[in-house]
Amino acid sequence: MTQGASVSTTEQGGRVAGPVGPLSAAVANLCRRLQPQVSPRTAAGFTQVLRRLGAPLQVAVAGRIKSGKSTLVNALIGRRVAPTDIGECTRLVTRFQYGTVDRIEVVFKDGGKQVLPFAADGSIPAELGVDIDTVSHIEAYLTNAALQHMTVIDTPGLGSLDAASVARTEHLLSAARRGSAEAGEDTDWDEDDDRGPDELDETSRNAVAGAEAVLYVMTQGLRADDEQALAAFTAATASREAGPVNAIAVLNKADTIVADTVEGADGDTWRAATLLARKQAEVLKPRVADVLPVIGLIAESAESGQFTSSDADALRQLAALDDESLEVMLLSADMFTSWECDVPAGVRARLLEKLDLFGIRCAVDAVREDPDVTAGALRRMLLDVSGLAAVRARLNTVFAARADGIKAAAALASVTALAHASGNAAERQRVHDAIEVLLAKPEAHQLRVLEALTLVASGAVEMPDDLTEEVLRVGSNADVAAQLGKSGSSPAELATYALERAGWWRSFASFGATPAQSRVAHVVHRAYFLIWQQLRASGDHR
Ligand SMILES: Nc1nc2c(ncn2[C@@H]2O[C@H](COP(=O)(O)OP(=O)(O)OP(=O)(O)O)[C@@H](O)[C@H]2O)c(=O)[nH]1
Ligand SMILES: [Mg+2]
Repeated sequence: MTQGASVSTTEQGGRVAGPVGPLSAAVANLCRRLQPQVSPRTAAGFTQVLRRLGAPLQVAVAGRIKSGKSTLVNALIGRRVAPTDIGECTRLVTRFQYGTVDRIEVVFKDGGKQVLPFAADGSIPAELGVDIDTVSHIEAYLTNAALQHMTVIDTPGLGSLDAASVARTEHLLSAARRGSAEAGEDTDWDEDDDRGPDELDETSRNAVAGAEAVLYVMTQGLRADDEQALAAFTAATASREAGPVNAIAVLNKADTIVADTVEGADGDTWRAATLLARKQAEVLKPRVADVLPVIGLIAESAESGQFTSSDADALRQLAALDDESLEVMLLSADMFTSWECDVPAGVRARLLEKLDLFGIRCAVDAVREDPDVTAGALRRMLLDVSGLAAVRARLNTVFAARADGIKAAAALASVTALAHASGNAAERQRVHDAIEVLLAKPEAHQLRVLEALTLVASGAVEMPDDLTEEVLRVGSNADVAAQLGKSGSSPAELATYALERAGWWRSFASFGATPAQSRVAHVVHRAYFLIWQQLRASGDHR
């Protein structure tokens, strides 16, 4: 298929591609088929769901206030466009999506829109010049390639004292919420019926706006309320509990970690960050796929063209200083800018803003090692130091590879919520039946597996550790050998093993499991059975 056949452009210049995979396509078909059979309002909601199914995965960058979310967003997009630090925009939700021309729009709560000029430095202006209380959020359409496969949503800090910005975040990110799929309850796509019909507009709006995946930004001190915030935040995201399927975390500002305070770090900052991140991953394990250390600030400077050849020149000058002066200067930000030296204080302040002390030290070390190092090579070295590549890779494996399942599941949840919000029992039943038919198909079973995985990972259904691991493995790998935990085995061995596990889970479902465990076990049993069928079929063809 040519690009032109599957990609069209919206009036805003946003790109609407076809569904990202077979599951999304199946849900899109379901929406289209049901549309003539439901009320006009529900049908309108389905149109939004369809639009979303065709759009790139929506990843919300969330976390505590001033944790460095916007800085990281800029690094990921490769452009310094999200305002950081100050200004009213840091209190707003901003969605960065791909467009054929750069353009910013303020979206008002009443649905109105207003185009905004970019600030002189190419970023979103820190002050909007409109009454911020009337603003719903900002849409930024950018030509940056990074956005072609992922829409990035910058959010105001959680735990901010400003209740209004928290409310704005929650409002925008809480998509049509799924009912609590708790242990003991039906794990189908049912939900509690506690919604009044007047909430439909809200629901359909959120069905479009809600995020489908979360990148959670943490800093050194993982606090109990960080964990809580993550739980609360992710529960409101994508209308399904976030879990290792659709949430990862970073330990940001890794450069500010004092290595000596971390046992086993041997005074090495990055090692200290890696150890801390590992510890945090243990605590957050059921909620996020991983915690990766990163230095957002250095990543932003290296990726967004902020690091210039004059910065490199200044670093060369600093590298030429005697050791003692340099050590004193690198003791603190104050010392660095106030110490008597030939590099103008303003230039130093700028370096500090872009790299902070740790980045400056890394760069000076690099210059000392190779006095001929170019500005470009320094920039690449800084990018390496920032750890951004690992975050990008993880986003790819965790999110992009699963975008089809994540999007399809989020869309089904929205469809269910829309039907519920209609207040019409017959309509609800029709939608429910259609979803049941879809989920019964072998190719849609992955959605049930994702659901089971999320229930187990979030602790909603308790399982012994080894079984939890197994559910995670089967649910979060795309490759059959990895799903079975038997990389390197022959297809015949894999088939035998899949059948054996299918049998085991079936008997676990029937004997020895609680009712909630049993429902999960049936799903896992069928997953193994389908894997076995698939392996056998491919064996027959040879
Ligand atoms: N040293 C260091 N500073 C950082 C890093 N990332 C961000 N910062 C600084 O932290 C401050 C806050 O960064 P922002 O990106 O605005 O943080 P935010 O989470 O978007 O803040 P709010 O939107 O106001 O909640 C800025 O001064 C950044 O320069 C980092 O990796 N290292
Ligand atoms: Mg911010």
